[in-house]
Amino acid sequence: MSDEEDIILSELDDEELVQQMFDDLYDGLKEEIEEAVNILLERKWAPYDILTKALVGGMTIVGADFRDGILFVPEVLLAANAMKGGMSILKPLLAETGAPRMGSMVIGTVKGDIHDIGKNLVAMMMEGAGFEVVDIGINNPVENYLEALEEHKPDILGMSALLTTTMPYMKVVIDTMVEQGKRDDYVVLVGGAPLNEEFGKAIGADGYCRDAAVAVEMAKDFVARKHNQLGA
Ligand code: B1M
Repeated sequence: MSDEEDIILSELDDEELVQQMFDDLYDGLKEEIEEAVNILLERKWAPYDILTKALVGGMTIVGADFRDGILFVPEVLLAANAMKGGMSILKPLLAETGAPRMGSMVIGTVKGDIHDIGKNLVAMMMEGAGFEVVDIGINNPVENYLEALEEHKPDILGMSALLTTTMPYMKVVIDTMVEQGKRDDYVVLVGGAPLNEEFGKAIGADGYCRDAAVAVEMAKDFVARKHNQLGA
């Protein structure tokens, strides 16, 4: 029997449990991650803290070893799958905060890019803050964004890109909106690990969101401003 089989998650203290979650996420152990999330919830951890301190924290370690060639795509896929298992437990808890309805958002990952964990997290947090969110998934060409905007008429368009090769596509979407005279109808927020504020400005977005919490704050801010303008 290996050492790992001897570990009883519920017997670990919080700090040890979070460390163990980092290991289990790294090893792509979905059931263990789900069990640990439930244990932390029973211990009255806030869902947001579990998300950021345990799950995102663990994924950061995976990301570093992926970058350094220690982990490869199949292992990272397993880690992502384990992370999604944990996120699915937290999703209803983050969404049901009873926050008043704030506005609406269409969000999707751009063409050529299949990363969706960050986008999903933003969607979850936005729902929790009272936004209605239409998630159009991954690998979206400009037509998908335009169709979704037409159909749902959201306040905000959110775009996610995790690759330096796909982030320029955000400009394609924004430029097309400009060409079609639709740019000013929406607040455009962008995010993803390789982006920064300068890039957001350069492509003509209204805001660059470093993380999901910033996305929520910016979205609230823009919607409040829009309502003030309408009321003025
Ligand atoms: Co990919 N991958 N990956 N990968 N992957 C990165 C992004 C990379 C940085 C890893 C590395 O080398 N260190 C690197 C990109 C390098 C670069 O371009 N500079 C990389 C690469 C190279 C690749 C492939 C090309 C690998 C290959 O095939 N050789 C390939 C590309 C596939 C494709 O998209 N076409 C690939 C594939 C994959 C997997 C499929 C294995 C898997 C994705 C699974 C999935 O998402 N379902 C994967 C993963 C998991 C990662 C890392 C390890 C983790 C990403 C993640 O989920 N982070 C990542 C390393 C890293 O980012 N450090 C990496 C956790 C998440 C919560 O954070 O997504 O940053 P993040 O989201 C944050 C913020 O950025 C922000 O808020 C979120 C929450 O706080 N945010 C937004 C994100 N989107 C937003 C949208 C908004 C607002 C805020 O709208 C308003």
